[in-house]
Amino acid sequence: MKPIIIATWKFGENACRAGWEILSRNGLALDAVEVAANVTELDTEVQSVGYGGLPNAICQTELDAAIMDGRTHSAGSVGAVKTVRCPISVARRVMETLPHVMLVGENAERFALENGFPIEDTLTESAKKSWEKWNEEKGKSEVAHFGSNPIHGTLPVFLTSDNHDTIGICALDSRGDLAVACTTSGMAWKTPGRIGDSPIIGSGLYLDNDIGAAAGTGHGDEMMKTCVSYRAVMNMERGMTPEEACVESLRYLLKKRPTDTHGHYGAALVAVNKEGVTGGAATQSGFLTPDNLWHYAVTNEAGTMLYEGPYVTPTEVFRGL
Ligand code: SD4
Repeated sequence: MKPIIIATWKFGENACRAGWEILSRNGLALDAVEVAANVTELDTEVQSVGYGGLPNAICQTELDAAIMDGRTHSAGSVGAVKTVRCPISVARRVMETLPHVMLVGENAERFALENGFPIEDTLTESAKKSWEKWNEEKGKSEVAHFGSNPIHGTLPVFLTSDNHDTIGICALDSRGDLAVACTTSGMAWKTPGRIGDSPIIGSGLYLDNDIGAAAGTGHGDEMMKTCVSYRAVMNMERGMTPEEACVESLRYLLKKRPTDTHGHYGAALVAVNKEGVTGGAATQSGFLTPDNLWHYAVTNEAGTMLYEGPYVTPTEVFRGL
C-alpha cells in the first residue's frame, strides 16, 4: 500500500511533511498523525492549536485533542487541558493505558502529570496580547466573539487563512492501516470550560480501518450537531469518494443548521479512503473571503501539495472565488 497523509489548512503542510518522515519509512499511521499534530501544537505561529493557541474569555488556554487507531478501532481524547503543550500525546496515552476514552479539565492534567508530561505554560505573550486587545474591544459590535456575535463567522477578525483553526490529520500507512488525529485550542474567547467538536469521536474525527478516515475543522458547536466526520466515513462506506463524502456530510450539516438562521459559520472536512484517495471540502460561509480561504495539505511519495476548496452550499459545489 502506498502511504499518504492529509491535513487541514496551509499549516498542515509542515505537519504532513513530519508525518511523511514516518510513513515513508514504513512507520505506523498512528505515529505519523501524532508527530504531525505535535509539529503544529508546538508551532507558536499557529494561534489555534496547542502552545500559543488563543485563550478563552478569561485568558486561559484550554486545549482539546483526540486520536484514533484504525488497527484496534480505539480512541483517546482530552478536553479543556491547560498545562500541556501537546495534548494529542496525552490523548494517545489515554487511548493506550485507560479503559476510558475521554478525560477533561484538571483531572486530565493530573493524568498527564502522572504519565510524565511536565506542567507547561501554554499561553504565549503574543496570545495574551491578542486576548488583551479582544478584552478591550469586546463591546464593539464589529469584533467577533464566538457565541455572541456571528457576524464574522468562526474567526476573530485579525486571523487569516494562514493562521487559524484546528488541525485534523488522516494517514494511511504502508500496511494499509489508518489513523486520525484532531487537535485545537478551540474557538478563541470561548466560554471557560467549553469543549468543541475536535475531541469528540465522530464529530472532530472518525475512522473505520476497512473504509477510511475523516477529520474536521470549523465551527465545532455546529459541526457536533451532525457528527460530520462519522457521516463522511459512512458516506465512503456507501461508495462515495472522499471528496464526495465530505461534500455530502457538509450539505447535511447545512440542511440541519442553515447558516441564515444561525449566523454564518464555517465547517470543513478532510478524508482519506482505504485505497489512499484523499479529498476535502468546506462550507462557503465563513471560509471564502479574500483573506480566508479553505486549504488542505496532502503529502505522498510525489511530495507535498496544497489544495483549495471545493466549497459547498446547500445547492452547489464550486472551486475558487
Ligand atoms: C472548535 N473546531 O473548537 C474547533 C476549532 C475552531 O475556529 O472552531 N476554530 O470548534
